[in-house]
Amino acid sequence: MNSAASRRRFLLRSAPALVGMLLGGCDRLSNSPWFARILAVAESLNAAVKKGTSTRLSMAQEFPESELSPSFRSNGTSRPSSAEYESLAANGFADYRLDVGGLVAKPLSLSLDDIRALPSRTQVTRHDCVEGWSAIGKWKGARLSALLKEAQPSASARYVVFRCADSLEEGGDPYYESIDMDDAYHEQTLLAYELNDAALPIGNGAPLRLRVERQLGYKMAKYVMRIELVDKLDGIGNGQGGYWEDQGYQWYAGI
Ligand SMILES: Nc1nc2c(c(=O)[nH]1)N[C@H]1C(S)=C(S)[C@@H](COP(=O)(O)O)O[C@H]1N2
Ligand SMILES: [Mo]
Repeated sequence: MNSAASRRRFLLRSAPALVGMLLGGCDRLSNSPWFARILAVAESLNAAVKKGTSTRLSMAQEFPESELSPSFRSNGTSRPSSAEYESLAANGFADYRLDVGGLVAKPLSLSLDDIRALPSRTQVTRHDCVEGWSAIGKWKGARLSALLKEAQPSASARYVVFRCADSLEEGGDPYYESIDMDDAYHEQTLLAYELNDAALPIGNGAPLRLRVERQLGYKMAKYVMRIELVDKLDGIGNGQGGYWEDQGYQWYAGI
């Protein structure tokens, strides 16, 4: 066997061990030229592993029900003031439709029953508001990943934008928020329709609010009316990706 072929066989047999050494960093081995070549591959693998563990895969802490807060306060808007929202609420949200559009193959218009029929998840998590309060609540909702599977985002989609029914100032711009695709497909990212085993109260965002558990409270858009897949955030609000972001808050509000 010539030396190139035997080297290849060696590489194939010992690939897992080599990757292990490379991930741990091994300067002596990386001095040899053929090794330097696969080092580049291993480095990109390492980056993928790191991204996976720190973004897509890591889970926000979940709590036992014994730790539920006695009440979950309402913050920001406690009831949208538009006539359109009032008429939806008056009818128990029977006429509510969630529109899903933008960069998708299949735009959707979903009733609450449609949303309740999607694969769901229940989780007890802690909500942290920048204003200095926290509360532990039990959320049930449709997995955003399941909704996206239906809508089929195009390859160019980079963000999911949530458009809300309320504005914080009279006649002001409506509340909105945005997350990236990693958070959109995260297991704990939900469109919640229940809080603490009851229909989501109006004060907490009825009929549907976002839960994106690894971020701060202001990311958790309440009163979600429309979801839009986009490739950039410019041109939406002041272009910073959310109502509070437009006033200078961080877009990635990790906790
Ligand atoms: N549509 C909308 N979503 C919103 C807000 C709001 O005012 N309007 N306030 C945000 C902030 S700052 C927090 S802390 C939480 C409050 O959620 P809660 O009312 O269920 O406590 O919702 C967030 N989402
Ligand atoms: Mo908040």
